[in-house]
Amino acid sequence: MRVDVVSIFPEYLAPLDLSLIGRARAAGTLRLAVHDLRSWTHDVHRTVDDTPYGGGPGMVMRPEPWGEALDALAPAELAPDGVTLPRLLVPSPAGEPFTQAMAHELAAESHLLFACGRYEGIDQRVLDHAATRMRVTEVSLGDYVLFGGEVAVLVILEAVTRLLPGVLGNAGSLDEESHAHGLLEAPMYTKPATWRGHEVPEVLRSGDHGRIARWRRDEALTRTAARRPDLLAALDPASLDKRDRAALDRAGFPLPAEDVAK
Ligand code: JAH
Repeated sequence: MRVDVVSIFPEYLAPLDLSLIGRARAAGTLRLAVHDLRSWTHDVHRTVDDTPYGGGPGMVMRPEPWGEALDALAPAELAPDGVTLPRLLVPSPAGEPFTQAMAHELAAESHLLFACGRYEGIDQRVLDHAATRMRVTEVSLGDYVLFGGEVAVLVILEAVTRLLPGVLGNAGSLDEESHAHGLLEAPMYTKPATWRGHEVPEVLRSGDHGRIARWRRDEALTRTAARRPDLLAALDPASLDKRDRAALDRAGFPLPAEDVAK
């Protein structure tokens, strides 16, 4: 996968040289380039911002450097159909929520282009114009405001890179993890069996794989009910068996109605 990132703080993306992302880059699985937006400015001060039309606090990123950056990294003439152009991702508190499902979708793309805004954001016409020739997605990590999109790009690229073929050693761990089944995961333990007076639950040391699976499922349901009732509410009620319903009942969670149509 090819990834381009445009930012006025390219040093912010330095962690992408490290750890498993760095290894994916070294292996050629991830071809990543970080670009300084100011290289597409032409004035002596290399200005990237200006005051907002309509008034209000803060500054807005000028469209001209962004237009040149996107022209250079996603040349329209190479793909008049738009299909082979990169997918443009713009982190923003006003974007659509980033989820594990979106991470899978992005991992299937051949080319991602990230535009990191700063200040109050990028002039909207940059996105509107880009959308006339490529797919543009404004994406949010959650309901909070950062100084800019750079850290969001680190998060998104970490979530996406670990899904690329050959990056994770054990592919099995991908479909057992949190969010793969719409539930939070059960707690995990390792040795020693007793640590500072805290015991590993007996069932996990029983060797009874049926009981262990049931216990983990109950823990996943109980945790999800307590911490993320929104995830439980989004589950297909048909995916809950009798024992799931009993676990949720014990957790005091209002049970979704059985699907009477089926
Ligand atoms: C802030 C440009 N949802 C996380 C997130 C993503 C981006 C930004 N803030 C929060 C942001 C200022 C300028 C982007």
